[in-house]
Formats: sequence, C-alpha cells, structure tokens
Amino acid sequence: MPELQVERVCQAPSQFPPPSLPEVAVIGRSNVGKSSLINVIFKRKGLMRVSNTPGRTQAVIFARLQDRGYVVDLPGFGYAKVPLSVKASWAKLVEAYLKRPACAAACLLVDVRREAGDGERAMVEYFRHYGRPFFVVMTKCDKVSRGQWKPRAKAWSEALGLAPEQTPIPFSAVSREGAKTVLRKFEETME
Ligand SMILES: Nc1nc2c(ncn2[C@@H]2O[C@H](COP(=O)(O)OP(=O)(O)OP(=O)(O)O)[C@@H](O)[C@H]2O)c(=O)[nH]1
Ligand SMILES: [Mg+2]
Repeated sequence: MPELQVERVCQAPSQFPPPSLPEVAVIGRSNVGKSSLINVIFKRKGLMRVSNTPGRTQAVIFARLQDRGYVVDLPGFGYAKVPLSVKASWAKLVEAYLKRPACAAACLLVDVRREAGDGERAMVEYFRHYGRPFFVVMTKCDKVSRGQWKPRAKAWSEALGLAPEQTPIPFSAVSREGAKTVLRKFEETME
C-alpha cells in the first residue's frame, strides 16, 4: 500500500506548496465523508481528521503519496451555520485551488441519500470551466440497501449531467465497498 503523508495544511492560497507532482482534489459538501474516504482508501486511520461537526476542515490539506502525487482534501461546502466571513474565505480557498494547473483531477463526493444541490452543480460547472477531469464517488452506501445503489447513481448522473463513464462509484467507509476502485482512479490520475 502506497504511503500517504500530510505535508501541508493551508489556510490561505499563499500557503499552497509550489507545483511539483500531479494533484487529485477531494471535494464535496461538508460531512459527506471526504476525510473518511482518504483514510480508508489509503489505509491511514486517523490521518485526516474525521469530525462530527460539519465544516470542521476549513483548510486545504496536501497529503503526499510518495513521489507519485498529492491527494488534496478541500474544505466542504454547503454548511449553513457558518458565518458569512467563513463562507467567503472558503470560496476564495477553493477557487484558488481549482485554478491551480497542478490539479490533475477532482474526485467529487456525493451522499447516496441526498439529492443534488447547488454546491455539487457549482463544482461540476467549475471543473468544466477549468477543464479539470473529474470522477464521482457516492458515499455512505452502507446507509441504504444495495438495490438502491444503481437508481441513486442514475439520479446523481442525471442531475449533474454526467457522461456514462462518470457514473458515481458506490463507496462506503464503513464496509470499504468500492475502496479499491476509488484507489485505482487516484493512481491512474497520477500516472
Ligand atoms: N455510515 C457511514 N458514515 C460515514 C461514511 N463516511 C463518513 N461517515 C461519517 O460521516 C461523518 C463525516 O465524515 P468526514 O469524513 O469527517 O466528512 P468530511 O466530508 O471530511 O467533513 P468536513 O471535513 O467537515 O467537510 C463522520 O461521522 C463519519 O464517521 C460512510 O461511508 N458510512
Ligand atoms: Mg474533512
């Protein structure tokens, strides 16, 4: 298993490391399971902080995967209870990040139980605008029956206008369903 190490925690774009290796960004609404997914697919329990308080990760965390690339944990969007000043700094951080040419791809996380919101639609528009390839992972699949996976993936695909090859990958940080498939996606992007 490739070793993932946190290298930098950035609260402002000026703190981003100079570009070197390809980066894969993990994006999604707050509490969708971004940190959990990174910990599970790289088998690094506790590497990224998993919180019960949505909106906790207000930083861009660069974790380095040996000499292959970076996994970048972005702060979640869509948490209503944060002050406006926090929302503004969130937007600044995420926009600055997505403009970065070193961002080779984005991994958008969506919750199997939710419907598409403005946040997900805005992110997809961003990826398209900046020409960033992206793939979609459908998290918390352990919360619904297996029979729901296909119809939920189809609903997300339709709502976000995804191409057939972008159909959300079912994933669960609890059962580890989909972990290998998602890891392969990260590795392919860094090749
Ligand atoms: N049942 C279930 N719970 C999950 C799964 N993934 C994450 N969780 C739980 O969801 C909550 C949020 O998980 P995080 O990984 O911190 O989510 P995040 O997207 O990093 O959240 P922020 O950094 O606050 O935006 C935690 O209580 C996790 O234990 C999953 O696949 N299944
Ligand atoms: Mg997090």
